[in-house]
Amino acid sequence: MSTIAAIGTATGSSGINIIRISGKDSLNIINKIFSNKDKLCPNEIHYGKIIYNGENVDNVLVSYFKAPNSFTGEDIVEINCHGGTYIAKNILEIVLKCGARLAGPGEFTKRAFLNGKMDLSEAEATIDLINSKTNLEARIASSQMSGKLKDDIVSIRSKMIDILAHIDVNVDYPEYDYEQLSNDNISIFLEEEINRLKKLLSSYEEGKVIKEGVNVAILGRPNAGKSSLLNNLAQEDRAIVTDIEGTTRDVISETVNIGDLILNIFDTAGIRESKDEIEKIGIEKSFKILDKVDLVLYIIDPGKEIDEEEKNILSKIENKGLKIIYLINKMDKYEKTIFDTILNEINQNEEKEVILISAKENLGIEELKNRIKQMFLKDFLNNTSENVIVNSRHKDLIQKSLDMLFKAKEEINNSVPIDMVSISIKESARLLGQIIGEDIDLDVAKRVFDKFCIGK
Ligand SMILES: Nc1nc2c(ncn2[C@@H]2O[C@H](COP(=O)(O)OP(=O)(O)OP(=O)(O)O)[C@@H](O)[C@H]2O)c(=O)[nH]1
Ligand SMILES: [Mg+2]
Repeated sequence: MSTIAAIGTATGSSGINIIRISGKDSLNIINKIFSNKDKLCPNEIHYGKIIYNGENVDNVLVSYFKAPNSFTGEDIVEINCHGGTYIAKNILEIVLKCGARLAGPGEFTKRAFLNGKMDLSEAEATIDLINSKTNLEARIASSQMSGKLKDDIVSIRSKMIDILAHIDVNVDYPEYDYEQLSNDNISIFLEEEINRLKKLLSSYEEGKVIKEGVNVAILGRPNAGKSSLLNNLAQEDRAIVTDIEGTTRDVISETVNIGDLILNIFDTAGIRESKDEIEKIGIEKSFKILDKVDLVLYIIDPGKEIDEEEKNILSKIENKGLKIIYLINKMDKYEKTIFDTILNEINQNEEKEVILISAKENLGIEELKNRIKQMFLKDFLNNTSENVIVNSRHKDLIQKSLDMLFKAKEEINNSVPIDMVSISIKESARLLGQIIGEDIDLDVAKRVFDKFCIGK
């Protein structure tokens, strides 16, 4: 296998950069260009110069990790050079001239996987960790990187393999005095495995929220304060705010972090009967956005009564079955009695989720943020010890593996011969194994590592 090299850090105006070399020629290459090559020994870091064609290129620190005790399982040399765009690229070019080839995306991690340094789910967690946007996302990636998901998958899978072995003995060596598995025994086993897989699968909804965020639409009548709320949450003047009704014409989106939760917020055109062509299109979009959101923040302006038109709008939104928080805005401006009247109106049919706020004066906004976090992070606020599926490849494989167990269960119920049932269980175990990279298709591995950046 060829020796690869890449810059492992983001180039730019930083203090240092790191050039990483992995493969059997790593030591030969550094020996050609490092002034202190004689001192190099594994797991130590040495100061010296990179010298090429008789010229001093940079003063550097060089470390050497001897195979198999390195990240990739191969000989690795790392050169810490000075920051900036020029130096690191220059040294990389010299390393390439001395015999390395430029690494592809994720190629170091791919080698670590191929050399058994990590399983595929741990490799995927590495990219998740690098791409984490919140503390919680990083925590989940980090726990997966240390093998937590792998442990669960291996444990479920090894149960399947045990039962398959038992079935094989029963079928192939009926003459042996070995406990015969009854259909009831197998059904109990299948039920347990199904429940474990179901539990993992159900964590994906929360995992997806943590990774991709919650899609939130801000809806309401013109002038209710929708854009003011967006600006408040984004902490910048993202949308134009005026006291002219119909200011926002198009959907404005912004991504905001509230603690560990990412909100993808859509501010919309105020909904009303309008003859203006442009505004009408905007209003259509306000309703359309409902197809892709998880939460609606419906803003009410206490200065206007909830008339028939607004009631119609509300029932249209409520019929979508989405989560809704009603926000009575402008609490800085109106008397409390008005809020009580509106609360009664909103809660007429059933108790709703209502918060009083002032988007302009930043009142009630913390309560709103906490409420959203409770809605979507639920268990995570108290407990993050359970495995959480965040990767759609893992989710798909768990689903397929689960389907195979359901098939096996049905076969047992229909008294299908046990060696046929074992084919379904075997397929279920095979699919599960692909999460950790067992029996993995090379195309799949390529797709996983292509998502990495170069240098990792
Ligand atoms: N007093 C007070 N005024 C507010 C508050 N929120 C918004 N406003 C004012 O209400 C007016 C309308 O605010 P916007 O945020 O533009 O309302 P909008 O819902 O986006 O309106 P459209 O885009 O026209 O649908 C502006 O004059 C804001 O300053 C609030 O909490 N208190
Ligand atoms: Mg607006």
